[in-house]
Amino acid sequence: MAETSTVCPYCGVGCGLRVEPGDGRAAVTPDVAHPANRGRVCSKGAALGETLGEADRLLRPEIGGTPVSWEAALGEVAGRLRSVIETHGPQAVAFYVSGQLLTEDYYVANKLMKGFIGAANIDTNSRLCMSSAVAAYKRTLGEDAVPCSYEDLEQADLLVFVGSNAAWTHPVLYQRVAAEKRRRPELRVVVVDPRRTPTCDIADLHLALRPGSDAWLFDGLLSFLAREDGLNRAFLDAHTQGLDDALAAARAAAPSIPAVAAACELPAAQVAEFFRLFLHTEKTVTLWSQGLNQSSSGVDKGVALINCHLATGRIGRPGMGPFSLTGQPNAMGGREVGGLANQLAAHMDIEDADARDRLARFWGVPAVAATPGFKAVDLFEAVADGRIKAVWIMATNPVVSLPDGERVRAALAACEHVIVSDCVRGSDTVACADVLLPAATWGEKDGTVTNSERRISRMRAFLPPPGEARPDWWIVTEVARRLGHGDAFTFRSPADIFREHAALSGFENGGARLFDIGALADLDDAAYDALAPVQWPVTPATPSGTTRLFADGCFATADGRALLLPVAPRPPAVPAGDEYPLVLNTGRIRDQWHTMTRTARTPRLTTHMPEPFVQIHPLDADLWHLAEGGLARLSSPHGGMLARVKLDAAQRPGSVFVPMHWSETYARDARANVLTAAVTDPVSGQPEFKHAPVRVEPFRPDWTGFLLSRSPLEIALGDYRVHIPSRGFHRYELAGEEEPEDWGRWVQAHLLGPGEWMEYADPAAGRYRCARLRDGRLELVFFVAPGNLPERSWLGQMFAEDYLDDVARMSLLAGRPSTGMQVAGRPVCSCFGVGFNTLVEAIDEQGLTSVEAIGEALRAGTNCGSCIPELREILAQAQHSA
Ligand SMILES: Nc1nc2c(c(=O)[nH]1)N[C@H]1C(S)=C(S)[C@@H](COP(=O)(O)OP(=O)(O)OC[C@H]3O[C@@H](n4cnc5c(=O)[nH]c(N)nc54)[C@H](O)[C@@H]3O)O[C@H]1N2
Ligand SMILES: Nc1nc2c(c(=O)[nH]1)N[C@H]1C(S)=C(S)[C@@H](COP(=O)(O)OP(=O)(O)OC[C@H]3O[C@@H](n4cnc5c(=O)[nH]c(N)nc54)[C@H](O)[C@@H]3O)O[C@H]1N2
Ligand code: SF4
Ligand SMILES: [Mo]
Repeated sequence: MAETSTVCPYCGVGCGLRVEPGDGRAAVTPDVAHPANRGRVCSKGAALGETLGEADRLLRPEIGGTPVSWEAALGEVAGRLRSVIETHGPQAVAFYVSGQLLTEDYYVANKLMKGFIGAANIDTNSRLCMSSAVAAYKRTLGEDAVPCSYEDLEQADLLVFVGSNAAWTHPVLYQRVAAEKRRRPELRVVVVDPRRTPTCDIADLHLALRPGSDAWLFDGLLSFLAREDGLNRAFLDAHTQGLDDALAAARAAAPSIPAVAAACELPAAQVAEFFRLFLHTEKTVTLWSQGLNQSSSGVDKGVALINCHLATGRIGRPGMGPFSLTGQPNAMGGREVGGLANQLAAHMDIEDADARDRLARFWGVPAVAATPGFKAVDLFEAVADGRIKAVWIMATNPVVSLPDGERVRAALAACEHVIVSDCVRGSDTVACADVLLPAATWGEKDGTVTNSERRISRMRAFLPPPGEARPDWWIVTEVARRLGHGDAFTFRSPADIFREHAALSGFENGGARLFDIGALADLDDAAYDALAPVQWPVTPATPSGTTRLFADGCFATADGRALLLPVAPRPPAVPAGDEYPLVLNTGRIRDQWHTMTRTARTPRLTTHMPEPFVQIHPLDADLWHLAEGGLARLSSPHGGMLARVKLDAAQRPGSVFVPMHWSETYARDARANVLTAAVTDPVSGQPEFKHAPVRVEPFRPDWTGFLLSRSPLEIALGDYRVHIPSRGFHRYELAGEEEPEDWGRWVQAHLLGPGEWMEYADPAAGRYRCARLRDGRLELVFFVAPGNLPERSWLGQMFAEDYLDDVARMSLLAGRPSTGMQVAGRPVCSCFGVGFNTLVEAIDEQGLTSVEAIGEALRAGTNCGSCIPELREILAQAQHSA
């Protein structure tokens, strides 16, 4: 089979990949020719080949749980939408879409809603992700336009990561920075994050500020720059306005370094060090992500940061700029086609009558939607109270990812017409669907995506979709035809759609809108297929794309001047208090992607951090009686969840961190968003995911256990229950308050299967163990105890054996590895499967003292490099304990 070049479906870095399909899996290697990654890849991208296959895929359309033909399903969707529109008007239907759709999918969904249904109720999960950055750019620069390129990170002398854990979330970009730092140690790196994250591994300075206090920091920086004669007066005079008001607000909020230090709860010396670095380093890029965006004042925080770049003229030139890192692979593409409820396609504004008229003429309709639709959180409120009667969800899992998740689920339960297009059979949102549409996904879809640096890349298919799955653009187009809009939806391929999208971007543009890829409007199918990665704008004047925007100091505002805006910092909307004394911070871990529907399909990615956890400072753990490895119940006014306790001095006292990833599909009671409130930024509508007051208490189960089984099981046991797909077996971690009267009988009733059973029970001590073998091969092993359970990794290794001899069987029930058995321990390097124990032993026995030496001895860290911060941590611990 020939190799296909495509892009990764995960983060906004947008890495190019080469794929060679094989039987049921595919060999995935990084594309050395792709400018985003130049031959690098991270742990998630490297494991993509193992996430393919039909298992757990949604293969057929369904209505009310019954499989139907596409003809019936499409007719049903169109019929439901039409009847709601006829009875209640166009405002009563909504689409909730995703930055994981391809630009072509997105374009037709937006066109159908805003142009033909005639309402603007299409919003996207990018609302949860980028909308604060979008608004900050639009307010200051005049358009949602990221000025920088990745190469600016290598050309800078100072990089400031604000609310970004890029080492785990944009790993290949981070690797590019780390490589540059090795080459040029004088490159300064500052991380602004309440937690010490793996991103701090290469940082010269880490500001562990008070959660939510960033606006004081950047207001403080602006007023400091003014005091220290650090303003670029020439640039300000020629290309901006608004300095005086912005500066007055900054001075009022953060007049001095001590004032900033107090507001941010930082040592004044650290604040001063950061401010001086910024003052003296012309080539500065400030990168930001969800630590700023996901806030009830996320837009203001972005503005305060951009103000500092405008005030110093550090924008539009090599090695400089305010750089919002986009999260999803096509967050940018969605912004380009108008996937947000308050924007039109091709960066045109819904409030602008000329733009509406232009778009209507282009689409051949009398008018397009004239008022903004509901933003994501409000959209589900409107579903809950019945203003929206039909909702079509595509490529997103809102029951897990929206704040106050139980309300979202209740809203969907109460809604009569819930249509879900997804590629998996099981997700918390799929479970709420009335009509299910099987979507094709990565590997099966063709189209384009735009990464964080405005680079458009082709995603190419290399597999046929399984069953009856179809690409999203096809599904939307077919529904549009059935709604009577066939003439405007004649598309027969993604290339047809792309040409229209490109033509619209250039339509009556004349330089008025930066987003212009008009020069690509005439690509024929072959040229579209072969399209090389290119950064927009792509115009007749810039046919090979544009590296940097605003190089001429001319901004996208009416008068061409950028706007500095006053920012009056606000604390998070709901402060911690007596009843809920800790601040919940949520986010990502290295090897999981969002709600895990793809990353949990490969054991290579589930083993790094197998269980939902709560990261807490040891001092807080003491205060709240929590022990390392124990369980905790977190509660907020909205709900509760259970998680494994992880003591970590990297956590800021007073706040705890919980990953956003676990859903009911993989854990009984571990959804972070059951705790969060539907509080949003008043301008962007982005939820405050990084700040929810909670209480954390020990959960002391009567029994704990685990079950390892060769085949997946449906088990209804335990209050704490986590399913961890593992290599060659499924692992279930369990704990509960109510204990079955007799474990042996429980096993007989629930786990029976053919083969040879071995059992050990000590009811007085609350201990029970059993195992099932078939033809000498281990099929299942189940352990229960009041506390201490044996390590799981060596037991798991036994599933790889073809035959367990007597010694092995003895060790099984004894709960101890037989002597001589190598126990690798918790995996650290997922590429080469190198475990914690192996690392610690090798460091000790071979006297390894550097990451490079570990790489030579064990290969760990030498492929994707995502584990390097952790290797360094393990080295430091080993040296410390030595
Ligand atoms: N492995 C992995 N990578 C991903 C994803 C994934 O699911 N898994 N998802 C992708 C997507 S869609 C996105 S949006 C990006 C997100 O990428 P990031 O924004 O880098 O990731 P998060 O972990 O959500 O949050 C970043 C950091 O914000 C910090 N933070 C919390 N509160 C504050 C605060 O008040 N101030 C500051 N300065 N920082 C704060 C958190 O401690 C956290 O370390 O990741 C992308 N990449
Ligand atoms: N507490 C908390 N919550 C958060 C965040 C946080 O930091 N903290 N971050 C927020 C952010 S930034 C984001 S981006 C969201 C992400 O949250 P979601 O978008 O809800 O999460 P995903 O798991 O990526 O959901 C994608 C769904 O699309 C399906 N899918 C994959 N490919 C395709 C396809 O080609 N077509 C179709 N139709 N379906 C497909 C997948 O199976 C999956 O069900 O979460 C947000 N929620
Ligand atoms: S950094 Fe990793 S997850 Fe992001 S695009 Fe590249 S390979 Fe994919
Ligand atoms: Mo995101």
